[in-house]
Parts: sequence; structure tokens; C-alpha cells
Amino acid sequence: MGYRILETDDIPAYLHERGHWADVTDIHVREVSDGNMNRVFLASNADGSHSLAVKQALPWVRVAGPSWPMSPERADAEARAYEQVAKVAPDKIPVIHGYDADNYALVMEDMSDLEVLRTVLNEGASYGPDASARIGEFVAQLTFATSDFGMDSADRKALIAASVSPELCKITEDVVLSEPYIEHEHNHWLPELADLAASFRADARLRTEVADLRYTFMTSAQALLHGDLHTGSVMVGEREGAPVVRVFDPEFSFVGPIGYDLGLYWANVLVSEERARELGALTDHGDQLRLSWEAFETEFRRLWPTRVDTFFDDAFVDRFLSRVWTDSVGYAGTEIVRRIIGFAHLTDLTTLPDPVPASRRTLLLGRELIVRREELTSPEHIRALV
Ligand code: SR1
Ligand code: MG
Repeated sequence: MGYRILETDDIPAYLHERGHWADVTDIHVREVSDGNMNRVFLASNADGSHSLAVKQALPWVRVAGPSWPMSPERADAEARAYEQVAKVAPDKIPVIHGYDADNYALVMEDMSDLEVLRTVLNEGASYGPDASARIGEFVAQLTFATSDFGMDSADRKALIAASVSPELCKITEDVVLSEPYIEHEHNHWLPELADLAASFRADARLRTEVADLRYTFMTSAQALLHGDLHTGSVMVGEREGAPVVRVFDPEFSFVGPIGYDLGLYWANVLVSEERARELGALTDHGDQLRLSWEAFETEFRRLWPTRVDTFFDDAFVDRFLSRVWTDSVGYAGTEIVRRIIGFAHLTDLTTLPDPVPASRRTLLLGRELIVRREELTSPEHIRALV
């Protein structure tokens, strides 16, 4: 049978067809689709002893509908990314029970006992000691293993070829790395931000710096990325008394600049901080960029002696990490800007009683991160700017 769009009522039979839960008949299913792109169903049985999630890519952007067609092959990219991460950081992703390439559907662990990090933060909780460090480690483990330091050159070329994802990269090249700086029907903003949106469109210096970051995004095949590592792509919680952090939704995965993953996370951390500042509810927000960077750097340097090509010497890793840092600062800026005057906004700001002051502050911060990224060389510099 070819590709068919699954509905809630199809899921029990679909699970049986795919070889799951042959003996389970009392399957209850609910749709919990939440992100911009795909549909997600949770299936469980009556006594709660079985539960699974089914995620299917539609042939369009879910929130836009058929007017914005999008190849469901993005699910292939997601499945491939999970395979790679499972080799090096299996504790940081959901368990994948199977991928159905005909229907672009993943059957995976039900994580409904955990919570989306963005939701937790929006509700006023702190990050705790673990989340950002695990994210930094995740980025280091995935990117080191899939870089020319972690893989033989021929295998790397095969990975790059297999991970090419033109449609999803184009979304990022458009909605993150160009549209917010030009007139585009996708863009929208609060009326009180119209002056800033106009000044960003007229800002030649900003435009050139974003073009530079966009070019790096399009050409720098450093390592396999998650590709959309915002706080809505992270689940947190506790299992058996221990903190749990799971990164999910790597459908934007491709081989690109490492700083894109770190930068996306940092932007979302900084937006969350401005929300908390607005509400007078700051907790540990100001530590998170540093914690994730330190964990990333520590893990990357821990793995460095295992590199497959020792022509890359110890002095080179310092230079490499310093470039990753600078890229990350710049991409953090672009992620902030697009989340306020581009297509996809963030509930961190949109659900504030008055979103204007925090949105203005954050937007201006985003610009500084982009244009001054070369001089912002440490987490302390970013703190001073914030
Ligand atoms: C049309 S998609 C807009 C955004 O949703 C995804 O989560 C990515 O962040 C993408 O940029
Ligand atoms: Mg997503």
C-alpha cells in the first residue's frame, strides 16, 4: 500500500500492521499534534501497560495546510538523524520502535510523562542543573561523531550525500535567514514593533551579516545537525527520581554548521529570559547559555583525542571551537529576530500580558548578536549585552 494519511481511528490497525502490540486490542488513541509541521498520535491500552507515539509527516506544513506543500520525505531525514544519534547519545533521544518509509511515519516512545521545556519555562519553572548541560553534550556528541574528526573521510562524504535535505534547508534559508530582513507575506509583527521591523529591513550592515550567516548555513558541511533545536524540541522531567532530558523532532537535520544548533538553543534561552524578566520571575535563566556552551566544549574536547585524522592538531581544535562559538552567537541572533518579526513566533512572548517591551528588548538583542558576534567572545560578553 502507498502513502496514506493516518487518522486517529486508523492507528490501532496501523500499529498491528506494523507488527506492534499483536495481542493488544483495547487501544485508545488521541491526536496531540503541536508543532508547525507534522501530526502526532499517542496510543495506549486500557490498563496503561502499553503506550507509543506515532508521528507522521504530511505532504504540507501542518499549520498552513495544503496551500504550503512540503515533501513528507522530511520524515526520512528525521529517521536518519535518530539513527545517528542513537549510536552516540541514545540516552538523549526517544526510543525509536520503527520507521515506515512508505507512510513517512515513526513509531516511537511515548514521552507524555515528560514536558516540553518551553512549556515548563513558560509556566515559571527553572531549568534545573541538567537541561542545558545535556543539550550542550548532545550537540557535541552528535556533531563530533559526524564531523571529519569522528568519521573516516569516505564515510563522511556518504553521510553528507545521504543527509541532503533541500526542502527543509530552504525553509530555514527563507524563514530564518532572509525573509525577516525583506518584505515578505510570511512576516508579521506586533503593530508597536513596526518601526523596528522597518529599520531592520533598511539596515545594510545587518543584511550583510545575515547574508554571511546564511552563506555559512548553505555551504559549511561541518557535521550532522538536529537543525531545529529550540526549547520546543526538548522534553524534560524525571524518571525513577533522576532528571531526564530528551531531544526530539530532528526533521530539519542535515550536515551543516554546528553553531546553528547551539545558536537556536541560545536564542530560545534568551527569549525565555526576557519573558521571565517581564514577569519578574527570573530564576536560573542567565546561566543557561554558559552551561550549554561549557558542556558542549568540555564534551567536544573530551572526544578530541579519539579523532580519526590527527593532522588536525591540538591548536586547531581551539581555532575550530572559537569559530563555532562565533557562528552560534550569530545564529542565536537570527533565531531571535525571526521569532519576533518573521513567520513562526514564540509563545514565550506572545502569551505575555503585554508582549511589547520584552519583544522590543529581545529583538534589539538579536541584532547585536548578529552584527557584533566577532567581538562577543565569551558568555560573559553576552551577559553584559543582555
Ligand atoms: C514553516 S515552518 C516554520 C518553522 O517551524 C519549524 O519548527 C521550524 O522552526 C521552522 O523554521
Ligand atoms: Mg519541530
